[in-house]
Amino acid sequence: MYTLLSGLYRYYTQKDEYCIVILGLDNAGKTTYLEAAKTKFTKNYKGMNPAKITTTVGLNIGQIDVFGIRLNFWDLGGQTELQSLWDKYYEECHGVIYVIDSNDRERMDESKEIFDTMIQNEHLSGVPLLVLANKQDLPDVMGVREIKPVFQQAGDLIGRRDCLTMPVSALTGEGVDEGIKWLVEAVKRNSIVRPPMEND
Ligand code: G3D
Ligand code: MG
Repeated sequence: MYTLLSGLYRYYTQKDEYCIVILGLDNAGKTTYLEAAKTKFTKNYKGMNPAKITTTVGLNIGQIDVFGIRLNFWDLGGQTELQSLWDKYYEECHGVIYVIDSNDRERMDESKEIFDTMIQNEHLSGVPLLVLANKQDLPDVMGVREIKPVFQQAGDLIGRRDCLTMPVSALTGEGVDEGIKWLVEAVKRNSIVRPPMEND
């Protein structure tokens, strides 16, 4: 009886788990985006005051249950010396979110360079990619129309994976749920190649 009940319990509570890495230069808004996603999709989660979000050193983790699956986020520190740690996570991740500070024209080339390095990594081939043109709430920022062609120069490397570039404001939350919804569909589609982990 116990086995039957615990079996049923497992059946109804277990969720497929997918891991998502959040990458981009330091100050792009990765941690703010993760907070915004947690706030949108977690009941009673009020979110951190953006003023309290400090530079991520190492790894910041977050989890949301959404559309019947669980997403585990790895928000990795973006400083140069931490970028070398990123590829340790590539093999195990099911999706990538790449965050761009649309207000920082000066570092756009730097961001593109690390994007190109990331996209060339063999362990990420075929993995769905969500590119976020963040900070769209600020005036005179680069729009998706301007940013997309820059990042699509790596078109061959992006290859046949699912890829979406979208405008977002992590600070106001604008566009956050659309991005997560898209990512959920994309990682589910890719689950034949990268199956989810099962949790209890
Ligand atoms: P990171 O995790 O990529 O390093 P953070 O970046 O999330 O720590 O954000 C870096 C700074 O950008 C923070 O400002 C944060 O409030 C701001 N920011 C993040 N997303 C947005 C956005 O969508 N719009 C605006 N206007 N600002 C954003 P501070 O001043 O705390 O350094
Ligand atoms: Mg951070």
